[in-house]
Amino acid sequence: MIMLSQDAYPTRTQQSAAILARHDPVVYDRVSRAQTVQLDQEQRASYQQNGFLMMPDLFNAEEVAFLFDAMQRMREDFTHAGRPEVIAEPGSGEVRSIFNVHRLNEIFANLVCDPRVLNVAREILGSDVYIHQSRINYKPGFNGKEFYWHSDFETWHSEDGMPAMRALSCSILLTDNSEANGPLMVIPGSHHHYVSCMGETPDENYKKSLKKQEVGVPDEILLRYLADMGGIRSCTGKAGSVIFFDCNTMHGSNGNITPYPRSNVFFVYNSIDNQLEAPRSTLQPRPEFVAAREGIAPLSPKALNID
Ligand code: 6CS
Ligand code: FE
Repeated sequence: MIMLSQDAYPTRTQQSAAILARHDPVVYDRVSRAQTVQLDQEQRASYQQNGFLMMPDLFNAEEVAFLFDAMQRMREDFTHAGRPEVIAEPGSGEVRSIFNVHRLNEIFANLVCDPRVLNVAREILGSDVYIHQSRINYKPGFNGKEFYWHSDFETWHSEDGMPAMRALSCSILLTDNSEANGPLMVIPGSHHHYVSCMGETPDENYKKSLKKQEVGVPDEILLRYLADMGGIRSCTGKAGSVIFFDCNTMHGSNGNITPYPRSNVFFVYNSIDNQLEAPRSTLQPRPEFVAAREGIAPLSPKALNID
């Protein structure tokens, strides 16, 4: 008898939405006593329960200035360069995101290995880790558009073939994220529930979804159910603060009409034991700059050097 592997997280296959159970741990057991413990018990418990954790002021003012300059230089160098990694804002054409920054820029390549973030990812995911995806979301002043509600894992599972919920996003704030300029919003506890979405994924969906996601967005009734249950939390913080959130935490952010950019760099750490398989259904794999498949190797901690 041929055992077809049953998809534990089906989505975009039916004309109906559903909330399914999560089958994976949130905080994984440590692989060895030798593994560096970066979180205290309260932080681990909070991440397990809420699906996100804020760490204010993890990077100091000099480091933030150094990273901010690197971010601005990337935008100058890459704008109008016709690079596929650069996603423009619908309408204004301003830079919305630059993907793959950890492979395109040495400073961000070093930043992903800084123990203050890498060791948190290794601890939560209970293994060696690598970068599945990185991006700078610039969310410029006046014209920064929203990121509608979604679970990243719903996309990474269906479009990238990510097997299990054993990944997390690390958002490092490079400008102040205030209540006004479109901070990340999360629904605490939503990561415990998998929202299976309606609709079918068009070919090369990423060409649209990275500008404005329309497929793989949760049904409004289910979104209201999760929000009524867990509330909505705005992750505001000063530049240099860090937000870790589970791959399945429902999140989004409003547009930015203030004069003040809300620019964050995002690193997606994936367990080395959770590498991508073939995408669901008959989809072609997304490009390497959105979903890493080549040259996968465990990251080793190395402090960021700004001298
Ligand atoms: O498709 C993706 O992988 C990207 N889309 C969103 C809205 N968040 C995760 C990721 O950057
Ligand atoms: Fe996202």
